[in-house]
Amino acid sequence: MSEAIAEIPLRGNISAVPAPPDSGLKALTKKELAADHPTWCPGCGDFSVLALYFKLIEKRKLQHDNFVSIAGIGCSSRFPYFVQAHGVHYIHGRALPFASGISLSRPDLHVFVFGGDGDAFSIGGNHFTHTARKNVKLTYVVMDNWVYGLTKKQTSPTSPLGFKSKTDQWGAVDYPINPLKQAIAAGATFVARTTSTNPHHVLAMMEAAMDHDGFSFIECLSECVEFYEGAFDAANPRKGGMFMEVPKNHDTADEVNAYRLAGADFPGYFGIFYNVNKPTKNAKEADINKAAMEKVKGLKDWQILQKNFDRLR
Ligand SMILES: Cc1ncc(C[n+]2csc(CCOP(=O)(O)OP(=O)(O)O)c2C)c(N)n1
Ligand code: SF4
Ligand SMILES: [Mg+2]
Repeated sequence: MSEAIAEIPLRGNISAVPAPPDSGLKALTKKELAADHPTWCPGCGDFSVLALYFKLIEKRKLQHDNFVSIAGIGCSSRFPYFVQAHGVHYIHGRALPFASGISLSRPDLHVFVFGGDGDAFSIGGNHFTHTARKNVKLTYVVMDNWVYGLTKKQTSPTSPLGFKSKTDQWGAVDYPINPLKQAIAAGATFVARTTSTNPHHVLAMMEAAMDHDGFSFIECLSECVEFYEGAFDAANPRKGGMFMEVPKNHDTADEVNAYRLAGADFPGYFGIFYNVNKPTKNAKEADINKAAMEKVKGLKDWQILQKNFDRLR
């Protein structure tokens, strides 16, 4: 085994531990984190999610080399452009597999993925299911606005029945998906819901998700003021709506009850629906890698190759 290979960190300790308050590390300021001026429409809910992401990084004293922000395509997916840090604006619906690769190869990083309802549940629907069931350690925040914003108002998988759009001029006829139920059923180990109009709650959900050792999913309602104005008024007390938290006595390990709560009529509940610990893909692969490395311990690269050739004979 060459030294270069031996130095690749093993994937055992997959919990990227945030800098403790007394670590001496300086919290990054918003100035050090903000990149390009966001190009979202004034009033777009996504601004709030970005501001709270900055707050999270500042509060947890993450440094530029501790975290990465990844997204697919959409208004919401423009997210990494606006963060002055390592990030990727990837292919539509494909942010999760890209992020999984980063998470598996760099267990020391906090991997955050952002995107929209179209990106997550339409074109990226399969990846959502499979990343959840594999329990890859990363945090996925879906800014759900019930519409395709970037492409100017098409029906999305979360648009409610009757929603009039360019693809459903007479009103949507297809039943919307329920992101929370979908995540729970797929095997996500942390499932939460929040809304961009409640900053404290968004931050609390992001912190809890980031601390979860596994696939953590947050549905964050984020209004598209341009193409679906008022969609979430019923969830906003400032607009006469109701913000109801997941009942305090809800057992977040109770999958059936989490599913039941997720099925509540809009505006439904906000908070953590489901939170369980299960071995991650990261940890399982770490074990496999460790065992494989053990077998070739002390051998030079050419000797490992020779062993492989011998086996093929
Ligand atoms: C392969 C591919 N198909 C279609 C598109 C066009 N497209 C770009 S963004 C988008 C939908 C975005 O909707 P959503 O994920 O909800 O993000 P939002 O803009 O609402 O934040 C579509 C269909 C594309 N860029 N690439
Ligand atoms: S079109 Fe909608 S989602 Fe896109 S930036 Fe404007 S308000 Fe936000
Ligand atoms: Mg959308």
